[in-house]
Amino acid sequence: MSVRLAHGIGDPPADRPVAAVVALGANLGARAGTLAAAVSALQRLPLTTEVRVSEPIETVAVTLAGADETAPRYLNAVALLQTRLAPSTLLHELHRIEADHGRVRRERWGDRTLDLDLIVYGDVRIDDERLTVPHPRAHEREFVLAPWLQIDPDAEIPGRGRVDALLVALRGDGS
Ligand code: A4P
Ligand code: MG
Repeated sequence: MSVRLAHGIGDPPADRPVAAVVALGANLGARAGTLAAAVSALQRLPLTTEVRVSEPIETVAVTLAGADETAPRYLNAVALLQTRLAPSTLLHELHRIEADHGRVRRERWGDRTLDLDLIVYGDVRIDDERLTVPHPRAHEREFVLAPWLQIDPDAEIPGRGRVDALLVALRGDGS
């Protein structure tokens, strides 16, 4: 069940650290360098400790028309943070880091220098015009689930189930 939470920039920090998962993606520019710089920026976030990051994986671009072999390929990675930043503040920081790396929003699912999505924030559920958590498409994105599993074999998406099972279902053959 989704809940509607009043939230905004300047929301008070959580009392204790929350496990938040951030998906990183880049398919334009110096992708590996951009991802490394984004990870450094995550490590410098206030009220945030223990940033753990997967290896980057190269993936075919998913566009509104489906998988596009002709589009620049993505490097994707997932970071697990322990943070006391409120979800709204964390999203604001993610947008700031994207902007620092030249992110321009032109079309939905379009090519980008850096995309940072908040996948889960503990077991909190938010569904409003600015933020949906868990991310509504994470459970069907192999480029999120596979790197996430590398750093947390017991990962779960609230309301969707275990990431290992979601990945098996998505791949259809358990590979
Ligand atoms: N927003 C709401 N909830 C969230 C959240 N949990 N995390 C809002 C991040 N943002 C959230 O995002 C659009 C709006 O969603 C923002 O205003 C934000 O406040 P965006 O980053 O401008 O646009 P987007 O990323 O194109 O849209 P969306 O719907 O988040 O895209 P997806 O589903 O994440 O897909 N192919 C490969 N291989 N690898 C990729 O990483 N990424 C996408 C983006 C498409 N194809 C890809 C990849
Ligand atoms: Mg995004």
